[in-house]
Amino acid sequence: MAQKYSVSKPSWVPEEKDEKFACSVMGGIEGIKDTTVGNINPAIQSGKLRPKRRMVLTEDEYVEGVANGDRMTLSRAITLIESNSPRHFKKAQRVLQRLLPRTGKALRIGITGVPGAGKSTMIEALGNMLCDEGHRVAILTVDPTSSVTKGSILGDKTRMGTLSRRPEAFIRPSPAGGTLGGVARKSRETMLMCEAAGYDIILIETVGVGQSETTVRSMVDFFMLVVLTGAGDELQGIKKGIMELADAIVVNKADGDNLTKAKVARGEFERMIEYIRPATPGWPTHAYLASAIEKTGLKELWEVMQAFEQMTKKSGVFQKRRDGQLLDWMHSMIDEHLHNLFLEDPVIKGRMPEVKEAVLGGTISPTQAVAELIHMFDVQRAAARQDDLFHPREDKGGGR
Ligand SMILES: Nc1nc2c(ncn2[C@@H]2O[C@H](COP(=O)(O)OP(=O)(O)OP(=O)(O)O)[C@@H](O)[C@H]2O)c(=O)[nH]1
Ligand SMILES: [Mg+2]
Repeated sequence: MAQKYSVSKPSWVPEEKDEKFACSVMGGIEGIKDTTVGNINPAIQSGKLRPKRRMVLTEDEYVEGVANGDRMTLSRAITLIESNSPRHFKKAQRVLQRLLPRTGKALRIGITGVPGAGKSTMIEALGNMLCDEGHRVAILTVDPTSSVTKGSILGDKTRMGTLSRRPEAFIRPSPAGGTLGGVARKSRETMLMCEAAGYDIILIETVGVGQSETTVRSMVDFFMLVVLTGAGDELQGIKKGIMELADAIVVNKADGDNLTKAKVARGEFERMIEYIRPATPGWPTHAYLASAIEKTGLKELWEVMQAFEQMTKKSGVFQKRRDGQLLDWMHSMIDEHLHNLFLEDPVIKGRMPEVKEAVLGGTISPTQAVAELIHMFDVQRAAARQDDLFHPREDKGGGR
């Protein structure tokens, strides 16, 4: 007999759907139930035994596991970071706080380029080469457009087939969905977790859309732009300004019949770079040839990155950039937090439609509207604080 499920309507069910929306997913399982019955523990099926719940790790276990480089714990710690639940957020922050002294020692490399330029293939080749040299490499992607259904996880893991099987490499695709700010925070903290777990090189692939390049530039030491041959048309696809962010431009697919064209493209990029302000003070950006498939030019690229690290560390630019990145990160989080606090405030939310209408109707100026909204917000916050004084809540959050 088919089991009856009592379903309350979860928040992710579209408004126009009724409770059958969730039930219809269950339908498929029934059909295969008979054939898989042998795979299910009879004790669980008969209801005598309850399936074991995944053990919840304690804060100490997270810290210890990550510090020991345990991949499973690292994965779970990252899942904790990616969670949108406030409880997980607090726990993740406490874990990260304790692991912070172990972070910061890796070289952080960002890789961008138009879709299909060969970024993933290059990361796979470069990653394997670095692992062979004794490094531990963590590969992350930052893609604010990715969602569970788009299969970015599968896509990248298959494209990085050999690398994903190596114990020295750790691949973690972008958290799905969310705002760019949210994805950026999660990716930054994921990067720190990987560093705490002992990965000494972080490779971050970014999709060439939206603001993701600038976001990744703001979290890495070295930024590489992967381009294709044929400066003419392809160049149009590279957004203005991206070249200004790059510490190296790599003409990929410099193999087979494409080699001559790639050499020409490299020359053209070199000429263009001359007119661009270097991304890193004191470091001359150049264009290089590579083939991710034939694995040529990769050793040279790594030498370039090492030279970059040496030079910028010596000049102090390396640390200065990292310091700047930390403060920028803090400021952008303050911006985002205050922005959300304001727009999510019930009083503001309630008044907003009316105020918008007034602005559009020309009855008040935007400046006046903002002044009034902020005043309402201030009054409301002051009242809430007063209320807190007399009726203190147990957990006000933010504690360690
Ligand atoms: N001939 C040649 N083909 C390459 C090279 N590198 C990548 N490709 C091919 O180019 C295609 C795209 O490669 P990807 O590595 O997926 O490119 P990507 O930049 O990561 O693409 P997105 O993640 O979709 O933006 C694949 O079919 C690769 O096999 C190369 O060096 N030479
Ligand atoms: Mg890719």
